[in-house]
Order: sequence, then structure tokens, then C-alpha cells
Amino acid sequence: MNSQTGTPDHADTRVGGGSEIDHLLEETRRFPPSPEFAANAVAGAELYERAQRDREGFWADQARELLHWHKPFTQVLDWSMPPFAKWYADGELNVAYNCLDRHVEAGHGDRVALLWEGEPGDDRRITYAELTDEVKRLANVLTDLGIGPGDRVAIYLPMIPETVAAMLAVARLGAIHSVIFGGFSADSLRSRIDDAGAKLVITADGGWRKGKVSPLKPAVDQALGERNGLGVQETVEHVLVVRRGGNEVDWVEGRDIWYHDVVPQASAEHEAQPFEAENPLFILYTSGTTGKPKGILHTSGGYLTQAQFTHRNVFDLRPESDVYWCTADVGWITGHSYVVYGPLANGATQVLYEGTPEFPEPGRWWDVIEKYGVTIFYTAPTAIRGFMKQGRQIPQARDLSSLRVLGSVGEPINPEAWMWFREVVGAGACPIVDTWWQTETGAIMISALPGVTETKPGSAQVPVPGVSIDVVGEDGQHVGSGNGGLLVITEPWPSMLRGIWGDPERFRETYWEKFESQGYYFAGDGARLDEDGDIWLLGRVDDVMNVSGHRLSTAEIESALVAHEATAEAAVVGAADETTGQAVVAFVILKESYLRQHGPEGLAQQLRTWVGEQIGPIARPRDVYIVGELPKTRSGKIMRRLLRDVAEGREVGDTTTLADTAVMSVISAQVR
Ligand code: 6R9
Repeated sequence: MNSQTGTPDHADTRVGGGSEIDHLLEETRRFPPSPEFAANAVAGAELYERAQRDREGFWADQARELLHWHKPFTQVLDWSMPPFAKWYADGELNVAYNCLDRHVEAGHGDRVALLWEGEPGDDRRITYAELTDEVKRLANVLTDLGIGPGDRVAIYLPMIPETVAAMLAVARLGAIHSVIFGGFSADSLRSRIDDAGAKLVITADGGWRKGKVSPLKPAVDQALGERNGLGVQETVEHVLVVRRGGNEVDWVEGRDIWYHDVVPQASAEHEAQPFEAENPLFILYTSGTTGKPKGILHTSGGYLTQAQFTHRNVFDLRPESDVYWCTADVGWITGHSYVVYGPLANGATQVLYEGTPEFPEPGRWWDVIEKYGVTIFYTAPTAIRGFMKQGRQIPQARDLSSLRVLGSVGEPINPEAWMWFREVVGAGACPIVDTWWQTETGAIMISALPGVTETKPGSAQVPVPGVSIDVVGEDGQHVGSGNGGLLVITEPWPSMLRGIWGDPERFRETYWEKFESQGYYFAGDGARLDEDGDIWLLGRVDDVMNVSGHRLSTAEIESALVAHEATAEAAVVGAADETTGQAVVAFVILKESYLRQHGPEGLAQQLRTWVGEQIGPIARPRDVYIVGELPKTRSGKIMRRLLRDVAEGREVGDTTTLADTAVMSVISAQVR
């Protein structure tokens, strides 16, 4: 424990013997799959048996069955130089061919790949044949711009079909994309472009967000302009610009090129060349809570195998009939694996939506589900809690009867939100898969399988077939059922990160050093195993609090707070406290409907008592602050570090990664 900041450091991340957390997350509701669903499910229990018997053989089968290999592999896993893994190393494939051409060649060219919905209400349907054509033209353009195998291309685009085409065109050439979320500033863009040494930037004039055009190209201009005069070698040679926002943009002659001036005119003849399975596919920067962002590196064959396998089995996908929708932006790993690579490798039909959930009004997402007859819906707990706050009448005014599978990702989902998702969105009938994974893992690692697993609200449950996970103590030993500890991955997996771009030492230190003697990957998450051996994620270990020597999880207390009828959303931090080491401090957003009827009086005290009743006196917050908003990163994760600053009466730290940087001054004022 760092007594200065009250932040647990990595040398002190034991999650107790589990006695106090035994009481927590007591959740006894169980939802077995319906017999009809189970009888027709894509996945079956035999997948676990097969993987159990021979893990590598299982992944070899998946890679052979799911993908087209230009040159078949003979070797499955090479783990001779840990932590640097090679999967299917002597095989060759083309990732874009697997996502496009092969579906057209199999006679599915007329199947819709993208049901694109722009925020202003414009829409486009793009078939597999059309998307293949677009990608071939773009690949020819990129080749003319000097892009070849191994070159890095930065992509800074809104959620439009050209974004998907850009990623696939880069992949088709064996080059490496680095997608930078459109909400990032010129500074972030610049540091990422520099770190990757990108040769080309693909951007748009702007995209639609909350009823306005949010400009993109000006940030690229600024990022590249700043370099002039710094004496740093410019790596970017060209900027390819899609017209989407219609906003006016500056133009650098010789550097900038309009997409529409070159792509439609280019030849649609382009033969996909094979590349080695370990050819790099993309770099994706993770924001990280401190320090320089890490460029997480993923490669081709293993990544695509696990993305496709999990997308098919975790979502019970039937490509011929399902309409799938993942609400993540392609700027995040969820968008890479479950908007682009998994769904397209499976030949799925999916919705791609440009805007925000509340524009022009709060029911927009439900309108999209109704309009396209979405059957599989994959979103984040933060969005679900936002919808809970608005009230169930909004989704209930729409026809959501097409839905049959629901998924959650990004943070622990509290049982209350899980139940609301099930009842209000899924009409009490759709299986919910709570999927745990990370940018680093590339694809889903822990999840129920619909039709196979009896689900439990709030638990991510079991590793997917072929994945080996454990919960261990600081000593690396299995904690056993009923106990809490640290989540580790005990065996290499196909879609694992292959490193941090340009920094092999940081890769080793960050993920492998902690359990070096066991050879485990340290995920940075706390977890608990219940009596059935199911896994409950407890949040990042840096969010684990120590109050009077008791280990408490922010996620557990938040879950209790959100279970109160008045609470819409809650964030909990451990703040330094003279007597107890750390004290629990809660920040709570109230439900508008509750406020209209009761007002906020006395609620802070009521909520303290409530948590004490729900979990035990040790978990009772020292302070409960009623606030209007919580500080979130652009991917929707609550930045507890900033709340800790407020709770400890310090000046608020770096807010540059917040989606809305003004939010902290509002919170500080409310707390004062
Ligand atoms: C896919 C993604 C990774 C971190 C991870 C964990 C949290 C993600 C979760 C979850 C509990 C889930 N996380 N899914 N926690 N239950 N189902 O979100 O990747 O942005 O890299 O974040 O998110 O803490 O370590 P990424």
C-alpha cells in the first residue's frame, strides 16, 4: 500500500482469504437455457470436452474448419520462447480474403454485410459483393500510395462503411492498421502516429455526433502540422480523406487526397496474396490508467481463428438469418474483433450505427433494433445503466421481439443491470452472455455459451473452450472455490497479444513478470470463484480497497448501491483514511423518476445504511456524494483515479482522457 495516495501497489494485491467477500455478490438466481434453445444451439457441451482432451488439437481443428488457408499449417503452437507465442506459424492466409472474397465465391455475394445507419437517419445496405469490390479498389489505391506489407496505416474515422473497408484493405495488403478512436485529440493522434511510424492516415472531414458534425480532419492537420519545425522526421506521406460531414476542411496539396476522387475510379481487380500466420495485423493503443499508451500488437491467423470461433459460438450466430449488432466503436478492441473481424469472417449481416444512443432522442438504439430486426445485441453495462436511468417505458414503447441473444462487455455487470437487460430488453427470454476479455486477449476469454450454460446474473462464469484461466493468490496458487484472488491465464491462446509495439521489455514486465515462475499471464483483474467454480470479475486490482485490513471490491459496493431503488449509477473509490487505511467513498447518480417523487433529502445517509445492510458494516461508505455525472473515458470506463482525488481533497489530476473534461469541475463543486 502506498500510504501517500492510498493506492494499492502491485506488491499488495491479495484479495483476502475471502471471508468478507463470501457475503458479497450473493446472487442465487439461475437461468437455465430453454429446451428449444438448447436443442438448436450452435455450441454444444462437446466443445469443452474436445478442448479438454487436447487443447492444441482443438485450436488446430478450429483454425482448419473456420478459415481458408492459402498454405495449410503443420505446426499449431510454438511456445519455445515465452512470452512470445507463435500460432500456426508455417501456415499462410489472407485475413481480408477470409472476411470477404470467400463468401462471395461461396455464392453469398448478395448477402448484406453492413446495414449502416447514419446518425441523421441516412442509411446504406452493403452486400458482401459490394464490400469486397470496395476493398479491392481501395487496396489498389493504397498500393499506388506505396503501402505494402508491414507498413503502418493510421485510421481516424467515424462509424461509416469506409472505416471497415479501410481496415480490410490494409489487412489485404499485409500492412498494419492502427485505428485511433475518433474522440481522441490531435495530441493523442500525434503520439500514436509517431509511436507506430505511420506512413498514411485515412480520415474523414468529420462525422455525425449528437446532431452535429464533429470534425476529424482538422485534428489530423494539427497533429501533422505540429511536427513541422520540431525537426522530427515526418513519417506520414499522405492523408486520404473520406467526405462524410460535409464540413469545410483545409487542404495540403500533394499530401491530401479525397477518397471519392480515387477509390471509385480504381480497378476492382485485386488478388489477395497469402501472408504468414504471424504477419502483424494491427496495433491498438490502450489508454491505460497512467503513463504512455501501450501499442498492443495482434497478428493474423491466431487472432482471426479465435475472433471467428467466439463470435459464432458465444453469440449462437446463424449467418444466414441473424441480424447482429455490436454497439462498440471500431476504435476499441470490441469494434475490431466483434464489428469487423469476427462477424465478417463468419459472413454475418450486421448493423453499423454512426451516432450516439440518445440522438435525436433517448430511444434511438431501440428504434435501430426495431428497424433492422436485430436478433443479437452486444453492448456495455454503462449503456444499460444509462437506459435504466431513463426508464423502462422508452424501450417498452418499441418492438424488440426480434432479439434472441444479448451480450455485455467492458466492465462487471451488476446483477440489477443484468436483470433489467434480461427483463426489459430481452423480454425475460433471451440468454445473456457476459463476456470478459481485454484488448490484450484479442477475443472473448470468459463467457457463458447460450443454450449450454445455466446463467447467473453478474457472473461472467466460465472460460470459453480452449482457454485456461485460474484465480490465484499472490503466491500464484489456486485459491479454491469460494475465494477471491487475481485472474490469470495459464496457457497461451491463439488471439493473445504478441507484444507491445516497440517495447518487448514492457510487455514482459506488465503481463508476465508477476507470475514468471508459473508462466501465467497476469490480467490485472481481481476475481472470485464461487462454489460451482464460476468466475465473478471484481474490477481491476488497482480498484480493490483495503479498509481496516479487509479487502473490498469497488464493484461489489457499486453493485449494492445500484440495487437500491433510488440509484441509477454509482462509482466507489478507496480514499486514504487516518484510522482505517482506506475508507469507502461513493459517488451516486440518482434516478430521475425517483427524484421527481422523493427528492434527494436524507438519501446519502439511507444509502450508507443500505450498503451496510447489503454487504456488512465494513463496506458502509464513509461518504456518499450525490452527483449529476461520473467521469468516464471515451470507452465508457469510470476513471476512479479522479474521483479518488476529489475524495481525498486533492487537486484533480490529468483529465485529458475523459470523454467530457468539464465533468470533474462539476463534481468537485457538487462535493464541496
Ligand atoms: C473488451 C474490453 C479490459 C478490461 C478488463 C476488465 C474490464 C471487460 C468485462 C470486464 C468484468 C466483463 N472488463 N469485460 N470486467 N466483466 N465482462 O473491454 O477491453 O478496453 O481492453 O478493457 O475491462 O477490467 O481488464 P479493454
